[in-house]
This record gives sequence, structure tokens and C-alpha cells, in this order.
Amino acid sequence: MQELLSPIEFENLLRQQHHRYHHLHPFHQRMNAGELTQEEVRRWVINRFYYQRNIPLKDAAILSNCSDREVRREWIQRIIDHDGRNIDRDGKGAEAGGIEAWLRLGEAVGLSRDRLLDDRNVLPGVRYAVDAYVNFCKTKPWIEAIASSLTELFGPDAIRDRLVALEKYYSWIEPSGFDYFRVRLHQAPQDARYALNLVLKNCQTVEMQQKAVQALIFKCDLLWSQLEAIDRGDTRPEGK
Ligand code: AHQ
Repeated sequence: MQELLSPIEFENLLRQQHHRYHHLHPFHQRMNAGELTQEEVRRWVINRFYYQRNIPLKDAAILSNCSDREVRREWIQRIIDHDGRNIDRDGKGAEAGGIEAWLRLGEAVGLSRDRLLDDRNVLPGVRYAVDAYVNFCKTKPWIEAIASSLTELFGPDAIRDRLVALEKYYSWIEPSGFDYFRVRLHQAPQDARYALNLVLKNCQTVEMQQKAVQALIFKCDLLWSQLEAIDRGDTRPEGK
């Protein structure tokens, strides 16, 4: 990409990264075909929880690097979506948030909250991928970090397919455990639309457009690496 792209061309180039997205990973393909064992599902829930619980940290890092108050006013909602909040002082009407919903997914597949909250159960490859994402958002300019979240352009379709498969093939899981994905189907498209408009508006040079595309590719590779680790499981010698 050598010349400045028009907004339409730039958006198309971002969307053309869809082929790198983890919906095509064999693990997700097997999930959607109903072929995962209970152990594999539990491994996925435990390790993906490490990703989920770090989302607010990476979004807080983006906020800390962003001098634009209007952007911060919008972006802060992502932290609330995951961490939840107590709407008023005595906690009535509190919003539980996505991390709580994922803990309930854990309980629905037979995992205790303590098991998900204990980072010692996270596979090294998952930890390194997630920590790389948080570090990327801490160290890169805020607009590049926001560009890396554009994987959510591809998320809703993947989550919709996944939800259909989970409800169809995994009857051993309490259906209320899937509430996280039901909520994401509404939040993710809004998040993606806002993030895309920000990137199109703020990447006005060839260099910035290139960095935004590279940030999206970095994140697709990160999600792929995370799932590679989950797919293989723990191959270390026992207890070492
Ligand atoms: O549940 C997901 C989520 O809350 C987020 C936040 C967003 C970001 O800011 O990077 N990305 C993301 C994603 C979530 N779920 C993944 C999935 O496949 O369930 C997809 C992932 C993403 O597409 O980045």
C-alpha cells in the first residue's frame, strides 16, 4: 500500500483481513460442528477467561494514552461492559458485566469460579498472547490500539454461528451459560462501528493507514495463537 487510500478503500482493506480471523481455526470449526469433548470445552472456557479478564486492562491502557476526551467518554463504556458496575451507592440495579457472565459460563460447564480466577490454570501460549495484547495497547498510540480491536468487525458472525452450535450440540451445558455471547451480539457491532469510524477518521496518512492494518493483522495473529495453544492443550511433562 503506497498511496493514501480513500475511506472506502481503507475500510475494504481492513475488512479484507477477515481470512486471518480465528473463526477459521480448526478448533472453532470443530466447536461449531459439535465435535469438542467436554474437556476441550472446559479448557477453552478456562483459557478464554484470561483473555476476557484482560480486556478492561487493555481498554484502560487505551484510555490512559488517549488525550481526546470525546473518545474517552465513549471508550470507557467498554470497561463497564466487562467489569460491570454498581449503578448507585447501595449497589441496587448493579450491572454484572461480561466477566461475571463468563464466570457463569464456567459454572455452566462445571467449572468453579475459583478455577477460572486462578491464573495458574492458563496455558503459557494463551498467557503470552493475551499479555502481548495488553502490552501492545499500553505501548502503542491509542489509535493503533483501537485499530487492533477491529477484529470485532468479524466477531458477531463468528459468535452467532458459535451460539447456534453451542445450543444445538452441547446440551450438557446449562443454556443460561451462553448469556455472555447473547449480550456480545449487541455490544460488538456497536463497538466495531465506533472503532472503525475512529480509525477511518484518524488515520489520514499512508503511514498511519499501514499501521492500522498491521495492528489488525497483529491482533488476528494473536487470537489465532491463543487458539493454537488451546487446541493443543498442555503438552508439558507432568508437574515440571
Ligand atoms: O468477547 C470478546 C470481547 O469482549 C472482545 C473485545 C474486543 C477487543 O476490544 O479486542 N475483542 C473481543 C473479542 C471477544 N470475543 C472473541 C470471540 O471469538 O469470542 C472475539 C474477540 C475479537 O474479535 O477481538
